[in-house]
Amino acid sequence: MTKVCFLTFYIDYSVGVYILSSILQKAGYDVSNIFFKLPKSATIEWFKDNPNNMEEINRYGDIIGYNVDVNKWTETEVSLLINQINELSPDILCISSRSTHNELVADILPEIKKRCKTTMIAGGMGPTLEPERYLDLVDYVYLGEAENSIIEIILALEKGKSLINENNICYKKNGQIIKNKLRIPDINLLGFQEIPEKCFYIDNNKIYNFENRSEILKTHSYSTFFGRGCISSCSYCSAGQWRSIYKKENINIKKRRNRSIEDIIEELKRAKQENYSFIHFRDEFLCADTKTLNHFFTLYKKEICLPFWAYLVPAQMLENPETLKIAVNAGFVDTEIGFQSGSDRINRAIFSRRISNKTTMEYAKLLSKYNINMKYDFIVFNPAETKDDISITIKLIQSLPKKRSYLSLCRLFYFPVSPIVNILKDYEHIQHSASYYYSISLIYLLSFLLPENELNKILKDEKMVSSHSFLKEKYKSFLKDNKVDFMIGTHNIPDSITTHRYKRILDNKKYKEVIVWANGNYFNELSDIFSNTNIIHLINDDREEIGTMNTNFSSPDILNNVQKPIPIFICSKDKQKVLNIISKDYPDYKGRVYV
Ligand code: B12
Ligand code: SF4
Repeated sequence: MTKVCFLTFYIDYSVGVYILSSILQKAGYDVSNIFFKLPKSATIEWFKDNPNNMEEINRYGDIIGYNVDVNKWTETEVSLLINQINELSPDILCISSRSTHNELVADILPEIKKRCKTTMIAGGMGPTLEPERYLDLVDYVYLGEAENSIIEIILALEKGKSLINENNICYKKNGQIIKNKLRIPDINLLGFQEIPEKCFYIDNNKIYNFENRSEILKTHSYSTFFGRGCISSCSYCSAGQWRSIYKKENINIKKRRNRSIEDIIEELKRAKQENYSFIHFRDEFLCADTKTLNHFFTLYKKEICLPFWAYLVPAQMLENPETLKIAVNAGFVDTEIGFQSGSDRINRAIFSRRISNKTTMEYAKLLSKYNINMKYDFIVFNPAETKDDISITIKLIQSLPKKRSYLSLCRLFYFPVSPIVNILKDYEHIQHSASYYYSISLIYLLSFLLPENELNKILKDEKMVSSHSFLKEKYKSFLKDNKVDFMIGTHNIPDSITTHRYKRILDNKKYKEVIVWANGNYFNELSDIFSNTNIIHLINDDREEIGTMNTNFSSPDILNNVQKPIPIFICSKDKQKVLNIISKDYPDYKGRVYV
């Protein structure tokens, strides 16, 4: 049986690769996936001159680097990779890559070529946008989407044929780059992914397999797509480039292609059976006409009802608040909102974004009413932004809803062939230092949290404003003095994963009596879900709260008196800690413990 191995970088799953794997597995091929290096972010001392990835100023004011910039591959890891490839001995090695991996592929692909006997094909966003980078590193480059051609490609190689006559293939002949015709992508094939059991993850100088992957990965969340394609084409993003590659060949792909709803629900039912507790819709925007969305979210609630993350289209939700309501009822709990700049001028002229900040702000306010967790995205390090644009951005940030939200400030990154490269050529003479941009970023963070009068004092203090060190110190001490704790991450927030799961369990199991381990605000925020159940004990292990906030609280020792196997629901920010207390101090407790 022909063996096909996919290789990806700095990611722990890839829907694109899983879809191709699924098509090949169904056709009877022996498929494996190797994830070389896992995603990583870490605080860095200072901005890099030429980072491989975007850099971020996070909600704590620290500079964050990503992936290769903070966790470079090692020789040991390359050896582990080569050994694993040789052990799997694939006939074909399919490399899926992004532009952020240019340095990595230039280093490791020649090693693989030298030490592994296999045919190498590279595809994905990186090779599609810049095939010339890959042509000397692999045997063939594949351009564009591959659902409807992957079998043909593999069949041709199986028969020992060259791929030079195949659609979507790019190769070099006598030093010349030849690009074959592109095939029109087939909408009906979008979809069902299969995660092969032969999955390997290489990081920390170790190799992990599918069974022990939970040692290094979060495995509760399932990622999928409702459809494909972005309805926008921001100048700094490569998404718009995908369609233009096809357009150059007179192939018009629709901006948005959606899967059949039945297909998505079937896929998610399987994910639910496999015990995933959270769904990530990875679509640029989860969008369709309102009727379709209403139908989908209603069915999702009925059949799946797991909390989910998605980008919805702000204007559509504002015009159809009922659809948003249905989405929230179905489990919409978490999202990101892209402002990018507070200045509409910058968004339109530099970032090619048509959405007005007024609309985005209204959307944020609406989501806030529903207690949705929100990350607000802004792009910093933009030479085209004037002092006025910055002042407008500060004002906008001040008026953002603050509940369950935080700012993420991303350093402008120039992806190859993205329009921003040309747009910003006119601003090349503007040379601000990284320290200048960092100071602006810290002012944005201060604007988000500080009351107006305190912020104004800082803005008037020229010495303070001109020094990122002073500003950082000010911000850090504000966070410390006011004990600011950003409630982020769906696990630690009531109303996110826990609320939805518990609601489902209570609906399904119809428990007549339960015990609730109810710590502070965490419990207060989700207490409603127990309204149809008899809570026989409300336990709280925080001694200070007992007798002060709620006299009904019992100490955990009450568990020694409960003889029946009554289920315990843990409602606490420190669920693992509570679980440990129960298993250590009350090992004989017979009831089920829900975490
Ligand atoms: C969802 C998404 C993510 C998700 C999940 C991605 C996933 N792989 O499942 C998350 C959040 C994890 C993510 C992470 C990152 N992302 Co992202 N992401 C996207 C988004 C919105 C959609 C990408 C996608 O999955 N499309 C659908 C799948 C099916 O397509 P695909 O993977 O490309 O695969 C198809 C083809 O390319 C081809 N194919 C792919 N590989 C191969 C290999 C072979 C051999 C063959 C024959 C064919 C083939 O066949 C597949 C099926 O048709 C795009 C924006 C956009 N609209 O493109 C950005 C985008 C791809 N991401 C981008 C970036 C930069 C990143 C990060 C580096 C960010 C970071 N700093 O961490 C990481 C890198 C992750 C990685 N190593 O892949 C950039 C890439 C730019 C570029 N020029 O390369 C994009 C384009 C956004 C942007 N800013 O421009 N991303
Ligand atoms: S909306 Fe997002 S995915 Fe779409 S083009 Fe803009 S940045 Fe890219």
